[in-house]
Amino acid sequence: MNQLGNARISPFRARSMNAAILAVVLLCLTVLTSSITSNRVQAQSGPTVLDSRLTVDAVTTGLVTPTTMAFISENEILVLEKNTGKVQYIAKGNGVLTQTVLDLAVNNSSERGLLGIALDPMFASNGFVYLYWTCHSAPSADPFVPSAQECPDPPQTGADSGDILAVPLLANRVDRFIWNAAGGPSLTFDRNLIKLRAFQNDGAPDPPNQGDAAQPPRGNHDGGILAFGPDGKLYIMVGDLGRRGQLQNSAIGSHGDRTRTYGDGRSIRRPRPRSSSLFRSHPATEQRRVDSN
Ligand SMILES: [Ca+2]
Ligand SMILES: [Ca+2]
Repeated sequence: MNQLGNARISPFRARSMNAAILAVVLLCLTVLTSSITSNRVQAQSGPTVLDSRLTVDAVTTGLVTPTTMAFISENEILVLEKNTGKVQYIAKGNGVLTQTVLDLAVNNSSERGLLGIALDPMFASNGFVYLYWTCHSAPSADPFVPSAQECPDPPQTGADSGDILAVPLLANRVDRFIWNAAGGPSLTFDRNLIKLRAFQNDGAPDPPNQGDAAQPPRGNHDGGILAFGPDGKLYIMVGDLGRRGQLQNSAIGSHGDRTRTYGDGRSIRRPRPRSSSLFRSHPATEQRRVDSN
């Protein structure tokens, strides 16, 4: 039951990770069929499992701030590291191979970083992999005005930034990459789908009397969940970026869109507001879109 193919993996997202979770980052939880008298099962290392029907096996260790993952085959996983921007390829064969297949240059301040992954429904034939992540730019001379509107489409790779002000206005983005199994393996950039607001620094003294002068710059509430629906469209969950209920890019006031749909029908729906947003896109037909309104 320790084979990746028939074990059940716990797909945790750890926005607020503690040291215990980071020590053993990828766990197989397997239901035991035998009777166990003790109600506590202790793994050799890592967290304590309170359910006596479960055991814990480490598939791999040493990952840095893992946030989510996707199986690309029965015995192969792509695991995202939030703070390093790395996509780690984990393959189970005679042993376990762990290899970096992409190293994005992320801004990892607060809740930013490499946050979400989805495989195209036709992944087996087209190799498309979608990633939600936060790029970085030079910090602005004016801390209340971002230094740039957006990062270039072809992503920067390598060194990351923890400077909370070192982001363009639209630093959160969803890009499509192509999985190359041979000769690497690796992920290569294909196209950008959307760029979303990340910059937030509300305590500007001008104009006066806004009531939030004590607010520091923040990098939280970024969202990042990606999933394909049964309609074949890519759904993108976006946080409120600290807008306190107002969609981060909305120009229509405090009651922003919760859901927009575009793609085949280019339709836009505006139900009553919540603090987050769900975008739907059809990558096969839609042109690149920057969400700036
Ligand atoms: Ca990096
Ligand atoms: Ca303000």
